[in-house]
Amino acid sequence: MTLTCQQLLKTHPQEWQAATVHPFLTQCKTGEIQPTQFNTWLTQDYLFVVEFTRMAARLLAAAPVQHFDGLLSGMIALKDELNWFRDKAEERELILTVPRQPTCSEYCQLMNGLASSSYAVQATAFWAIEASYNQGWQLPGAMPEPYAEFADRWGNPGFSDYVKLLEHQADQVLRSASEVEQQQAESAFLAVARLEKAFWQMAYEG
Ligand code: HMH
Repeated sequence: MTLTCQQLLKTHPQEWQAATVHPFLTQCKTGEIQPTQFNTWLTQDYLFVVEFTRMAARLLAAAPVQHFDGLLSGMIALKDELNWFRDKAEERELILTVPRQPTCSEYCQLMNGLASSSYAVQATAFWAIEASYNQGWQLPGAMPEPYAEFADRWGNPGFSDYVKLLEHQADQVLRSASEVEQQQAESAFLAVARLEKAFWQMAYEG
């Protein structure tokens, strides 16, 4: 039996639901989110994306050349995303040189730890991280300003296509992955789901 990304979603629907449906996102949709909560998320997500970019670089370094095109396009998007985060922070007069909160730190540690895992495991985790934001920001439907552009960044159809590509690439290498690697990929998926839920929750904790 080979593991696929769709199978992970089917086997762990509750964990995935908790990762992608959260009051934070619902309150962005209704406009009820408090600016301080939104700003906490924004600042911590910038710190997350810095480390996620390093993970993308390690993924590229481990990838077969056939996967370069998709991964390099993702890295170009990350360059734009990091600059966009800095612009949003400046508009909101936020300081980005703050410490990471515990959940953000734990998530960054998970990403760093994946450096010693195989490409199949890294590719599965990378897909799960992008897929969770794609679904999370898309599921509530159109959001009011100033949240529309945030929902659009991760919910737009082009980003959905990119997530599909990441899924195909992960599935392709999972087909020739060992039993142990498949178990590691499943553990990484579950860790991502747990930390995504905790990351939304972090906005309410300071
Ligand atoms: C916490 N997960 C988190 N932040 C993000 N920006 C993404 C996923 C998608 O890149």
